[in-house]
Amino acid sequence: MKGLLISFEGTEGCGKSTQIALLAERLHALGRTVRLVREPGGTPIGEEIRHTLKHSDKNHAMTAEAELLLMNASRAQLVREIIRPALAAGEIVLCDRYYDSTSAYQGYGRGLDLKLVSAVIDFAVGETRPHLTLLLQVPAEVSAARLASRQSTLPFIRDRIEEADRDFFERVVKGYQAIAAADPQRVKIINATDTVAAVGAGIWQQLEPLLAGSQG
Ligand code: Z5A
Repeated sequence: MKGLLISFEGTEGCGKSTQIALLAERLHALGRTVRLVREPGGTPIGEEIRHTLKHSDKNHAMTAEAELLLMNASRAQLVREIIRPALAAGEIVLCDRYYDSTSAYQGYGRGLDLKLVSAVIDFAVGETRPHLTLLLQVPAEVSAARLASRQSTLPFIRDRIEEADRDFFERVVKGYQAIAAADPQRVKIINATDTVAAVGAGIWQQLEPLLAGSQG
């Protein structure tokens, strides 16, 4: 194995970005080359798609089908422009969301046919699959409290996906549970309600065994 592809998943405010930054520091300290990417986005083209998906004032009429394809257009670009070359160079790629988000949000959340969603994902990523996926789980009230505390320090920016109703986010949570149950070898559930340090320790425990087998 050359590089490592690690994806982070979970509902909004579960602490992915915080843990990715912490893990990147830890890996750098070990002399590893780390590449951080986020979805949707992560490339110049992907960031334009991200704006269309989330913040554009022209995105109100977006259909679930268009959302699915735009998420995967961003992903197809990211995989070929950044992820594959980084893995070939032996880097550790930490991905803030990857295709499980599509299954959870567009599949379970929006209710698109799961087989069709899976076929679109296959086309976007091919064989580029995560070696490990960390699913950070927090109860909805913890997620809401963290987001409220973060929002109180930032100017308001409209986000179309956040405008979905409560039932949508409940379906997303159930979707993540189904994804983890279907692929327990790859998808590891992390209890993310604890302190930042404790959650980081749980993540390290899952990742450490993989490090010896990768280069870079
Ligand atoms: N989406 C999709 O529908 N389909 C797809 O295929 C893909 C994505 C790829 C991307 O949003 C949206 O796109 C997302 C899914 C959808 N939509 N929703 N809704 P994004 O990139 O803008 O945001 P996000 O991925 O949902 O993450 P986030 O909101 O930035 O949260 P986070 O990265 O998981 O959490 P954080 O920023 O690290 O932490 C949140 C706050 O909690 C912050 O103030 C921290 O300091 C605090 N925090 C973190 N950890 C702790 C602990 N352990 N204790 C206490 N406080 C903590």
